Amino acid sequence: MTHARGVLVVFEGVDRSGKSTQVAQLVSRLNALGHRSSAYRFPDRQTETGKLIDAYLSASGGGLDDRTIHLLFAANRFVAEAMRSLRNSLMQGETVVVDRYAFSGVAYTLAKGAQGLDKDWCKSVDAGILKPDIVFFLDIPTQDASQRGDYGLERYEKLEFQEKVRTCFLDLVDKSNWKIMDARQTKEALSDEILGITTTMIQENGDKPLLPLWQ
Ligand code: NYM
Ligand code: MG
Repeated sequence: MTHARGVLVVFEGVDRSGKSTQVAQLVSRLNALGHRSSAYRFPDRQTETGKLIDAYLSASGGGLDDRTIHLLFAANRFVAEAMRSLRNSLMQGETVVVDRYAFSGVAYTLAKGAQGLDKDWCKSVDAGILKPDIVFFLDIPTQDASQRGDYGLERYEKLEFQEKVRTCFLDLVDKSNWKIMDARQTKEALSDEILGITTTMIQENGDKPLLPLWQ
């Protein structure tokens, strides 16, 4: 007997929207309910591309040009190990919960408004990676996010830029598999809502094929 595949869940949102907290909550609550589940995050700062990305994010300016850093973020997802291990987990019936994905790649680069880096180009370099079954977009006014701990330490964490990022994310919303969540509510209430939607998907999605994104 073949068992059902796991569900690919992605969290997106501006910086300090609460993604990492919700990813950890969801994985631990799913496991407690007996639904095997694991967490991934992009950028993965431990890999060779990840180290370059980490250095870029820690610097306040300069460094790599906009096209190069966009390609590095995509390469960080596309590296054979990342996608293979994600696919293996899913095929073994594990639900995979990912903190940021290609939508962050597109939104952050587009928000720069750099010449030649249009939406189609930004998407094209991530085309073919696994398509999420569901994307939770944690929506929060950028002003509220900026009040949260450690804000402003990394490149991109500036109010005006984050506002552009939010607009770019909203432009990527695909009603067929995105859920826009109110991230101003308590983390407990938000986690309950997310858990409910995910467990329903686990019951319904097991025999659907895994599809490529943006192809
Ligand atoms: N980021 C993240 C991008 O610019 N492109 C991408 O493809 C991804 C995955 O990296 N400010 C940006 C968004 C964040 C920063 O991510 C680091 P995190 O989740 O805040 O550690
Ligand atoms: Mg961040």
